[in-house]
Amino acid sequence: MKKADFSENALRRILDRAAFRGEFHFLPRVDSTNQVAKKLAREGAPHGTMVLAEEQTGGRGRWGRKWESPAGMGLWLSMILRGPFDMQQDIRLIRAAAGAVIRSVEKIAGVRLSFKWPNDLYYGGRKVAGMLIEGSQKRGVYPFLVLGIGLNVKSMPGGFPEGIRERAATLEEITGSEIDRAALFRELVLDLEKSLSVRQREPCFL
Ligand code: BTX
Repeated sequence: MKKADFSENALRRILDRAAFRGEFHFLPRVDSTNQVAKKLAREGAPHGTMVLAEEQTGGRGRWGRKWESPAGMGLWLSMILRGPFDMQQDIRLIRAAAGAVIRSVEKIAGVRLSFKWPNDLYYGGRKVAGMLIEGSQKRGVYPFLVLGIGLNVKSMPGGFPEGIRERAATLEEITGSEIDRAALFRELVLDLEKSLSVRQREPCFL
């Protein structure tokens, strides 16, 4: 079987074919894609800008919890959404993003994840994906939000550290077959574009 190509060039070709118009930043190793995306947003990066890392050394969940993001094991990505937004929209955004992850995983891996409020996706009691929305507000208004998605895909020797191994699962563990991360990335981006209307200046999930 041909080995799936998850290089920066391959992903750029996928985005070009999908007529993705945001900036794309592919980083082999970074602390947190959300941190990078927030910095880019403050510097003026456009709506839809995406940051993807092969490995995160300081991937984060809610309340400063750690999100394990070993090299090559998942899709660790963040997207900049320009507002203005309020808190209510933050909740709708998470729901729209969860829908995009569920549909794309179902299409590529053939399994249906379930959404667990407020920001996780599970299969059979094990966490497979998590989402983290961040932004800074001024008087209740967020000029931009960063949507971070972490999705566990590949099974690898070593894998997750002990402690979360029993509570976390990857799509390959669940299905018992090889999952093409590039194909999953493509479906997820196409669905996020539709669900969040990244092509338009104003997101339409509101
Ligand atoms: P959360 O706070 O709901 O989940 C964090 C908890 O989940 C951890 O305390 C740990 O128990 C468990 N956990 C850690 N890593 C994993 C993993 N890989 N799979 C399953 N369970 C795990 C969920 O937060 C939101 C996570 C968002 C992650 C993305 S990745 C791209 C972006 N950049 C960034 O720093 N965060 C987001």
